[in-house]
Amino acid sequence: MSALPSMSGKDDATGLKAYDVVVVGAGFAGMYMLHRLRGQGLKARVYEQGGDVGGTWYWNRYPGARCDVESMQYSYSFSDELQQEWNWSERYAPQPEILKYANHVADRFNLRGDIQLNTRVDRAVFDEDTNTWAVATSDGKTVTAKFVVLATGCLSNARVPDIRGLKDFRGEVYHTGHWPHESVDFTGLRVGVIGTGSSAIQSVPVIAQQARHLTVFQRTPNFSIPAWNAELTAEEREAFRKNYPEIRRFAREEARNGIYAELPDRGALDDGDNARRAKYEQRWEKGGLTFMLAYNNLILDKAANDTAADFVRDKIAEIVKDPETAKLLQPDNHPIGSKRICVDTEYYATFNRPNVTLVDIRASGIEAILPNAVRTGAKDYEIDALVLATGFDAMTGSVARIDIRGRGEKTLNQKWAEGPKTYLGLMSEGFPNLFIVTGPGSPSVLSNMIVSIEQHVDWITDCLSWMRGRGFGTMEASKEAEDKWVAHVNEVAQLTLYPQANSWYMGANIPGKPRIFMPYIGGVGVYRRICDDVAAKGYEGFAMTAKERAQAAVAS
Ligand code: NA7
Repeated sequence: MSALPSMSGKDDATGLKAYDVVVVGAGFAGMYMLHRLRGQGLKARVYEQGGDVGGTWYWNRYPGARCDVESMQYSYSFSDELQQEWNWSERYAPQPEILKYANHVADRFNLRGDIQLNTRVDRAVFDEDTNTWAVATSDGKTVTAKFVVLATGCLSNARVPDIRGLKDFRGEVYHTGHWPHESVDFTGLRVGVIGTGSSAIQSVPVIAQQARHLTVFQRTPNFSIPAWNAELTAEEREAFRKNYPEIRRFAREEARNGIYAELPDRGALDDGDNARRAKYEQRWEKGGLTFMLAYNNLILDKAANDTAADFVRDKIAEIVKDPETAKLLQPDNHPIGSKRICVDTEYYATFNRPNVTLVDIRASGIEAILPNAVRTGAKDYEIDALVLATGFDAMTGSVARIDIRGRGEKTLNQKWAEGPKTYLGLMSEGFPNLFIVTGPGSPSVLSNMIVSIEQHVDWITDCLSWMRGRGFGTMEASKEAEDKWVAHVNEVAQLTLYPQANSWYMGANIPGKPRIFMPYIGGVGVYRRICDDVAAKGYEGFAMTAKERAQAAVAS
């Protein structure tokens, strides 16, 4: 431990509490990071702005909130005991159960002692003389750390749109990504929901069962595939548990999206109409995100994509009785899958209920919120409560809220003003010893997040251990490696249909945000091999500085 002595949380020469590593966020990424750091004998401090662990599952408590990856797969794999003992109740566990799991992990691995809740990291400044970060938190304290890990999550910065009159609304206003902890009862109320992304698609069917009337304001329709959620039987759980070694291996190494599933062996246009329709039916009946795995070229070839999009549009027309409403619900301005596909329970059928109205605001937008109504170009819709299902400043939003200053006091926001720039999504040049978990430039939100989180955390942990073993104290992405990676991420994205949609992957949902395709499309297996290869070549593309050398430079 010569180059990276464990500080044990003691004061350093400046009188500040000193840690080896500060981790920002106690969601699934932050918790696993802490567990691995402790395993290395490193002293870490985790700061979490929420009142408990769980990250996105702590905040997103809206009715109907569930993960869109099956729970037997959206769960940690690092501990076989954990995956053998935890009993998921449903195919797609509801948010309270995922949060319970997060809490179980915190307790089972005794993590809480090093997690400080209700504390936001406001500022992190790199000191080039000492090669340490000074981290200032919302409780007015500053600590130092050799390394900082941003485990801030990709969808944690809820976005409230700038709509005229919103603050004058007389009823309650809720954001799906910031839902109250106490239960919300819409019984007898006229409710308005703005947005038709995944959060709305999950919550609308549940709110419709409670509300006197529900009005859904839709700017862009989305493709949604049924979840066919159901209770998991003991046999189903057992089948997973028995086969976990292969399921987890496949998810990590072979699946592009980190999900164990049957992979396609041909393109959509290789089949005739009947065979293709049968294939889509089969995938529809299976349900969920893997619908897009019906064929291997759906996200590459527009003509192939059209066949899948047409199939789902036909399904919508079959389910929704009123033809005009069905037409409005049929997405027509982006290829299927180029925005994250939604997974629902009775979403389209909800529009057959007499107490549900769909309002198309594509042309006019929402003009204003009145004290008791939503005003569109055509009409005022009276409501008693308003739900904003308007999404997040995704991938970069929660990082941007922290004043991060690297070499020469340059802020990360300045560096990323024209779009995030990272090497492998893990580090950004000019910001030594600052790691990002599932950051832009990595598969991240295109994958089963827990697979990507574990891969990043393991890579970072191995890297720290490697540095320690060789006496390195500082690590930084080189400009050349970063430029090449940014170009590669962009080049791969351009080979696909993804950039054709105005998605949050592109930053297109935030006015003024640069339109750059942020996640890496190469797939988790390919990406993992690239990262492993970089490590095997002595962390190629990263500059390492020995602690002694860095100190000597300071002294001279
Ligand atoms: P999304 O997918 O970003 O959806 C947000 C929705 O809100 C989308 O339909 C937007 O329409 C709509 N929106 C946003 N601002 C406005 C305004 N000002 N007026 C009207 N409509 C608006 O967020 P979600 O929370 O649903 O899902 C995020 C991810 O969480 C999801 O992909 C899963 O991975 C889990 P637009 O499409 O911009 O026209």
